[in-house]
Amino acid sequence: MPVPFTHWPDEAAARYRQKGYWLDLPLTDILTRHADSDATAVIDGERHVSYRQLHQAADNLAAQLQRQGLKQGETALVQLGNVVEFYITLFALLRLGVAPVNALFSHQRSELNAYALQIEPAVLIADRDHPLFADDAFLNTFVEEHRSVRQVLLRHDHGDHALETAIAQPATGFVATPTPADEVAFFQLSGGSTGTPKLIPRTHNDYYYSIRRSNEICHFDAQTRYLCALPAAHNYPLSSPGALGVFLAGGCVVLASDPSATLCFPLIERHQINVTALVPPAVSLWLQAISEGGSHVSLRSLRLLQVGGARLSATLAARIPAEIGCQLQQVFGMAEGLVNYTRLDDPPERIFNTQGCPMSPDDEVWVADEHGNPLPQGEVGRLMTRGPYTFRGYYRSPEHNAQAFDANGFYSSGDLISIDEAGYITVQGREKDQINRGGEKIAAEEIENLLLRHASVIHAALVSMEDSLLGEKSCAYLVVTAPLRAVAVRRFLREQGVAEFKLPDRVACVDALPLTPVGKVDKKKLRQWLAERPLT
Ligand code: J2J
Repeated sequence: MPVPFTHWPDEAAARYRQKGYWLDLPLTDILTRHADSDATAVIDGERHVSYRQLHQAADNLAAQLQRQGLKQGETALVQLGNVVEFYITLFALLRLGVAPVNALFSHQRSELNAYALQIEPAVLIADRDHPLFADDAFLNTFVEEHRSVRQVLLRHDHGDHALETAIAQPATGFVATPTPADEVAFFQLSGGSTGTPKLIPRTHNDYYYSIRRSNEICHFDAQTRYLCALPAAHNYPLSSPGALGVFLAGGCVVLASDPSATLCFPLIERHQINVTALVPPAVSLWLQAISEGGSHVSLRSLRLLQVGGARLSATLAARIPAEIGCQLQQVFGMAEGLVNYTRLDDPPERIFNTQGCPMSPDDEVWVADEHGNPLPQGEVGRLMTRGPYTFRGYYRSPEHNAQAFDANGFYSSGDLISIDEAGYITVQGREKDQINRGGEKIAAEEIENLLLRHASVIHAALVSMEDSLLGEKSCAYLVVTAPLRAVAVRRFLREQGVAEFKLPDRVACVDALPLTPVGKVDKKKLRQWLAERPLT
């Protein structure tokens, strides 16, 4: 039984095939096409892994999982950081036709449980290096609570669960069983704006097209040497064109565990990196490191710096070619699908001032007013989109889908944008109840629900506040029965098992939350309060 999801209408699917967007190839083709190549696919610390080795490792793991009874149509929960095992596992599961959710390494108990409840995974693949799996306490509760889990594999485990042992077992007679190309290959994570983190089903056909088209636009080829310093599981460094784009082109991915200048600059020089992807705060830190002049490392090999995930100011943008000495590409994308790029031959003004234009000629993007009607060109409104690689529905979320899509299948991303006469998009703001903390997305409702579990909290509202480095940080406004200090609030949330980046940067206790005329919390007013009286 394939994983259920909202299909594209037959007419659209036929058109996407006819135009050559959907090739009916599994995503595993990205790797199998290079199975005989001894070129280096991944560098992870001192480990250099060739395409042949990567392919063999994925097959070994797939065979081992298959021997243990994992079947096509099942699902997996995976939490691995920026290590080569992340790609081995991804390809192994795709080869088996098992659809993974790739949780971020920063995720904790709360997120893993929420994903497991939704997909009921047959297998958990995680890492002993993650604090949650340092001992067996969480693991035991997890398999107890999620009875669907039949197998557990752990990186850096010294016992029966060792992922490395499964990868090392030779795969004799293994026959791959990927899901059909128009079925779900894996789930992407939504930045979210609701109480439970939503999952995005991505098919082989749609994802493969987005990677192929990204490669064309970004000119990735066998000479590409890509530094992956953002979380490997995130849609951006995975597919825009990201590591999968590099593999498709036959280039080399170098892994870094974080985007700091101290870690990345020496890697760029040592491995002659020519392209990487960052979020705006990392750009600021790189520029600072360069201007402080402490680093004598050469970044001369770097030709292209992609920046996306959050708003990049035109001032910061212009400093990139001037001070880093490479070309900038703005990327405005979303795990739900649509990706916009500035083109490599665009004039500097366009690259500095816009977030690019859609990558596919068949991306349909328009701007709606608050009633869902189209606005004249140039005006600011809601981004509406559908196309050959934009999903048609969150996994098992009919109520939320009814709000997120219009009657014609256009997805409303919650971004406020304008489109200029050349079709280039500028992100002007956001309508969704989300905080974009330097590219890391926080769904306000998810944190508010957790805050309301605290015995002293009567009302809670999480809002964004401006931050010079991160762009935005989060502030929790609370109505309480007894005084609560910020440290206590953060400790409480940590105990609820939520990712560290979601903890409020500020906490303010107030007598009452301002309400709109219809009785909803007036977050605009709260953000105004913050702007007028910044909390220190
Ligand atoms: C302003 N806001 C942006 C940008 C994303 C490529 C690049 C990024 C993502 C990503 C991605 C922005 N300027 N340049 O998946 O493939 C905000 C918008 C958007 C949301 C999506 C990719 N680039 N954003 O960031 O799913 O609000 O994907 O709707 O994490 O990030 O977040 P996410």
